[in-house]
Amino acid sequence: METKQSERLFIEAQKYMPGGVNSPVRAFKSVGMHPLMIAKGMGSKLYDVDGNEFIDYVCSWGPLILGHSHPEIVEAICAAVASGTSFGACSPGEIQLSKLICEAFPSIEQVRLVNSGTEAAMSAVRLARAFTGRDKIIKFEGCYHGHADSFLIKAGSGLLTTGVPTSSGVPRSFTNQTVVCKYNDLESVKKAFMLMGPDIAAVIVEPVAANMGLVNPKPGFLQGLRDITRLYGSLLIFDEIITGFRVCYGGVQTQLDIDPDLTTLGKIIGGGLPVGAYGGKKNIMERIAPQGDVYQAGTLSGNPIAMAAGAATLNVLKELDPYPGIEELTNQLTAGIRSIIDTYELECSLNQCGSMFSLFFAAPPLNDYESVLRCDTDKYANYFRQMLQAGVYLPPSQFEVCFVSAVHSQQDIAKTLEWLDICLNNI
Ligand code: KE4
Repeated sequence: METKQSERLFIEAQKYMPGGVNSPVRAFKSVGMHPLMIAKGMGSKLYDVDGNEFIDYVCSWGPLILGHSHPEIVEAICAAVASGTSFGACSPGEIQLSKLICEAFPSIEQVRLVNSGTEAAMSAVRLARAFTGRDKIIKFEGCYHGHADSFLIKAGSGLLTTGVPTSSGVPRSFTNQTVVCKYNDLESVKKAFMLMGPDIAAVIVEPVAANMGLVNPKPGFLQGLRDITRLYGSLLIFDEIITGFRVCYGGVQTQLDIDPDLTTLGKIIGGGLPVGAYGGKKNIMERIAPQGDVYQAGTLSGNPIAMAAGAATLNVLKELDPYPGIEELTNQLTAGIRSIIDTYELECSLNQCGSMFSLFFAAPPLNDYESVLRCDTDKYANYFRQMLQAGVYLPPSQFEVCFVSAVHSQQDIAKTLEWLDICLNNI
């Protein structure tokens, strides 16, 4: 595979940007190679600056459930930009997107639109702290909610002790406000509440974890979080930034009929443009300025072009209802992968939720952070590089998920399985 242009541009990129990228995972460090420079996306394909074509299973880390350059989204963006790029003022597009979100999520009576998932999650936690008058939050090992200080905390030594920073620059004073529990382990949550329940403002959780590879919630785990937060007067925040409008035209909360107090959204609701959102019950959301005393703001929040892209995306999803078809296509792909794993008796496992899946290089079961750490990341890197050479663009990290879109084809699936068979036979 020719990568001369990518290599040349990456050298230049490193002159002006730390690591040559604007988000760490894109640097391909964990798969032991330099990143490709992407020139174009069309449908289910990516094209790099050297003209190589790839079947894309990253889909911009989730937003592109309708694939690249969907005609109705491109048309909506072009129409919006013809009227201007940003007003810094109220505009009808904000109402359109907010309405679509509130109609899709019964738990969301009001929503605030922001520019990223990080902004949404950090604002939801600030709101929960204000609403409850408490400071501590519980998050889970292996779950990611963006790069705000409160979240860049890993488990302390005794796990239930408050966390320790995962990143330089996070003051120690911040870490004692974040308690890290074990995903899928209700007992660890109950112990945390027994120790400090009256101080806990909120529990924030990815209802389906997608940042340690894909890990599904065990039956009863999420309902257990709902019950214990209600018991102690803490808020339950579902981070549906990945799962929102991905698992259905709603979220995991819709499928499981669980009613979180706050929900964070992102990715798909922007249709590929920068949009995040947090929302919930009106009596909580009315604490947000200018109505209430919790400050949160953003120059480009509600940007008209992003609103147009997001609303066009949700309208297509509502009309098309692509979910059964995408899930069926994903099932074909994962069934094929499973049969390859069985044929070669590989020490691999595969977790799937709807149109998301992860192939892990470790034996099952993989249902929490501790178990996914068993993965052979060198094998994953080898698999990634071989599949890239063959024309399949996978997430450049074992701890991300693959996404299938509404425009992936039977041919894409067949080609992926053909190359995966060759590749896994050589691992
Ligand atoms: P952003 O700030 O990156 O828009 O969203 C943060 C975020 C919040 N919550 C969840 C569940 C998320 O998955 C994310 C961001 N996801 C990562 C990939 N898993 C984004 C990719 C990147 O960091 O470059």
